[in-house]
Amino acid sequence: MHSAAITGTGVFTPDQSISNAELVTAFNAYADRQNAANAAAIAAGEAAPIPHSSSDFIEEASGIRSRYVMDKSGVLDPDRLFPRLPPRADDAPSLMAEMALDASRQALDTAGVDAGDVDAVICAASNHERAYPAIAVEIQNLLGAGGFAFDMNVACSSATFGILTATDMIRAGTIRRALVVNPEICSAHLEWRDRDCHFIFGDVCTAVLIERDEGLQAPHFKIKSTRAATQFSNNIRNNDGFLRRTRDQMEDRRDMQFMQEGRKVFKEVLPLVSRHIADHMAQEGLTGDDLRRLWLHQANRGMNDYIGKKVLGRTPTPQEQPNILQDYANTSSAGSIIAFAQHSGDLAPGETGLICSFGAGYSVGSVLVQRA
Ligand code: CO8
Repeated sequence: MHSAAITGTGVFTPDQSISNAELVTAFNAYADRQNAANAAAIAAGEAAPIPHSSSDFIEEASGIRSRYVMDKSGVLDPDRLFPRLPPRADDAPSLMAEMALDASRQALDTAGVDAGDVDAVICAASNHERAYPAIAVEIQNLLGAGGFAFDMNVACSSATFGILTATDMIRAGTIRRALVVNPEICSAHLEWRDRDCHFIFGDVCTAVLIERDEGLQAPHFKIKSTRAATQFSNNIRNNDGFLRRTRDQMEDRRDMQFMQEGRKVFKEVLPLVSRHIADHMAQEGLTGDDLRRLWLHQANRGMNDYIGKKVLGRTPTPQEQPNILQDYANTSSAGSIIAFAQHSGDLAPGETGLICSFGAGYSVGSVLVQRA
């Protein structure tokens, strides 16, 4: 049995960002226009007015201050409130592949590895731009990587489940190197016209290079162990899919975008994740004092504060549990990997940390790493 290590990471960050103030101004203009258009029905009590959103609520409830997006103009247009992403010809790179190339090249450059020496590309994300051919195969082709490639989707846990899959293939000797890439265009699946969730998501792409841990010279992270768990829930759901036409549901329906019962998610996911991490650490003979860092899924500051405290047995310092959601918002599977990529370089050899994601499914994935 071989061992595996993370030798490189990459983060593609879009060049456009939206502050809470900009977002709320656009949403409130949309609400005013809708309310004016429906004034008679509202006055007759036949329709409810759309209430205004508020920057203070958003930061207080979530910790999010800003988010990056692939297209800002469409999201901030009160007559639209979703991105404009023009169609591309079949022989042009897909948007997800383009984002993935940038992040993958960063990961390969950090590790000093040629794309041709990669044996597997896993494109693990919450949404895929098309059904087939797999985005991963396109990324493999554009990079010039070898071996094979496939797409996978476990919503917010796609990255950690992808790392688990790649690690197991390296351990078994099936492959020597894998790229796990997470292009998340959440802005295209978010309902920006829904006040309860319009602030939650942003766009980004992360990449992680995983190699057989044999003769590695540069600093890296040994993957000590991985764990994954799922438990079915409808509290985070998107009903879009290939049967849509057969159901005569091609109209602009709310449930074709991201839907959630945020409060229920909060209440149900916290115990699931806390128990999952506690079990993983106990199986490894570790306590909170043995962990130098927690790189958690980035959905909500309150959730992370709760989990960090449960795991470490005390309120974690920002160094022990770094958050990036204030700048990136929830980027689905990429969140914990952004935190890891941006806040891991200072760990000393021998120090241990845990990457943990959680979200729709429900799903939870954890990766225990040690600096070498
Ligand atoms: N401005 C002002 N007031 C607001 C706003 C707003 N924008 N939104 C809601 N309110 C009001 C509500 O109407 C409510 O008013 P009232 O008390 O009068 O009814 C009050 O504020 C409180 O509302 P909530 O109870 O909804 O507020 P919460 O404190 O629960 O905070 C959160 C809402 C932030 C959404 C919180 O519930 C949360 O973060 N929950 C966890 C969510 C989570 O982690 N989800 C994970 C989803 S991600 C995932 O799994 C990946 C899916 C795939 C990605 C798809 C990409 C699009």
